[in-house]
Amino acid sequence: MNGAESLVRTLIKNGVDICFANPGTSEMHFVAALDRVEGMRCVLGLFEGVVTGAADGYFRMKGAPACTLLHLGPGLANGLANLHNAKKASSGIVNIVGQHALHHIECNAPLTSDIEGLARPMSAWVRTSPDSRSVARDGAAAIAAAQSSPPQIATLILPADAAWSDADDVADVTETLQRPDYSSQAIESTAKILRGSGETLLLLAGSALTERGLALAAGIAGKTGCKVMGETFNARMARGRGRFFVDRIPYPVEQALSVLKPFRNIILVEANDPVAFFAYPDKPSFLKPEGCDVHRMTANGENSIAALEALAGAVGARLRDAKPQKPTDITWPEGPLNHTSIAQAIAMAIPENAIVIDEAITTGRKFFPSTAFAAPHDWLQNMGGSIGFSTPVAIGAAVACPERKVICMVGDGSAMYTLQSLWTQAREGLNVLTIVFSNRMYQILRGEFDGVGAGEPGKKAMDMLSLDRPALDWVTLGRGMGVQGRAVTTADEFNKALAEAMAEQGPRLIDVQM
Ligand SMILES: Cc1ncc(C[n+]2csc(CCOP(=O)(O)OP(=O)(O)O)c2C)c(N)n1
Repeated sequence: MNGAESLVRTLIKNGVDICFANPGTSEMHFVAALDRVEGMRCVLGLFEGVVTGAADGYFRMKGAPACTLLHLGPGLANGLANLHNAKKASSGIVNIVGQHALHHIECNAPLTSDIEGLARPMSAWVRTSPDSRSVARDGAAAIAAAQSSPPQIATLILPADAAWSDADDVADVTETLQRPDYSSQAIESTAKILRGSGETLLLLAGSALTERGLALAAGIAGKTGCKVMGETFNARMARGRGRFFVDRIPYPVEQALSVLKPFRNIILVEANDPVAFFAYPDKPSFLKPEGCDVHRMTANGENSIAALEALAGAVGARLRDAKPQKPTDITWPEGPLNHTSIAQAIAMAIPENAIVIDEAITTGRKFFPSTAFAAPHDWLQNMGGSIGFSTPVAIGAAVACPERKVICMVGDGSAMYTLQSLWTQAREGLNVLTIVFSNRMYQILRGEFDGVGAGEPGKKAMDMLSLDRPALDWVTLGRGMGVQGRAVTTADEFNKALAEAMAEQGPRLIDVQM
């Protein structure tokens, strides 16, 4: 057994049995070990942003880390943007990054780079294995780091000679994963605030947005009269019929300020003190109103479900105290395609237990309320703001949950960053429907241009915001990577294309031409 094989065996033994990969020469012994050892599913991505985004999606749905295989510094660097998104989503990932054999590093060969330096900003744990007999132990330490609470990104750098030289054993992860408890004092002070006067907002994030967390929050809200919301972007939120619908803090600063204005207290349940996505001249960065106090009930990674149960006990709330919510009446839309009709069609089409990935940017601004009472589903968003997140995350979600339909909703600008995802979806036969919103613009930036006070865009500026010259042909792009698609220009065509795609297995694409 060599070092690479000891690592593959260690990963599998400790439950890491999916590898999203894009290898090179220095990783060939790891690749060879995949043939010798049973039990690791390997998924090739044709760009490293696809590989790292897929690992993020896998973690969000499975709650357990996958590993990635990346080629030296440049391979890792290509994957960093989606590692940034994964880090912000608190996804656990084990990156295996190849390195030159240690004696070759001093030769300054073309691919030599500071891999640890590249890894550190996006990784909570970084280690270069010094020799082949350390690899298994280092692999186990990387898994433990990825599985900690909150979960983390761990990057293990594997020099080629550590991979090809002899090793003697596999290693076990000895630490057990346990969410740290919550602070009883925080529960007591939260209960006191909820019993007092003044409008209070319970702001939920992380594990509080599971079906159970939402149900507990609904009971607490019913009993105490507090309001419950989610952050603007959430890693995963349980939604749909039968679940407590919570709205999110809006993205535009004025709207966020107005939504938060009534509150005297904001209670953070794994959430952050609400802030604007960007700074704008003459607008605040913190969104809470003046005189509003912000209190932390649980931190990211703490046991918010147990904390919400304790809070419900403290205020005497039961699940049946939840106030009924009136479902919105939605029907299949007719006529032209616009943001409202698109939202209606999607709300009608979401099948039971779907996984919805939302990178619809401006087209998606009306999706959230309309889909509140669609069939039960999970809703995943980009936590790090680096676009090109959704199509790879769809891969990871579909690999984690092969029995569920994955619906990836993406703006045409965002979809171009990681369009190679379609090839992996076709190769693996993944049950992903990609809906591309072709407005042929970086539409959001048109609004941001005004927002930051840059004035009116001239011809050169407009050229930096428009995608119409030449127009992208998504059906052809998809077909070229093995994914069948259909372009739609009316609500009726969109309804039919959605119904057809939901009835089929395997990857499909709908190009919504707006
Ligand atoms: C990696 C990265 N590069 C650039 C941006 C800036 N950016 C934010 S949104 C956006 C355009 C999104 O366009 P599209 O997906 O078509 O959605 P639309 O705005 O048209 O609704 C860009 C370029 C970013 N957020 N991340």
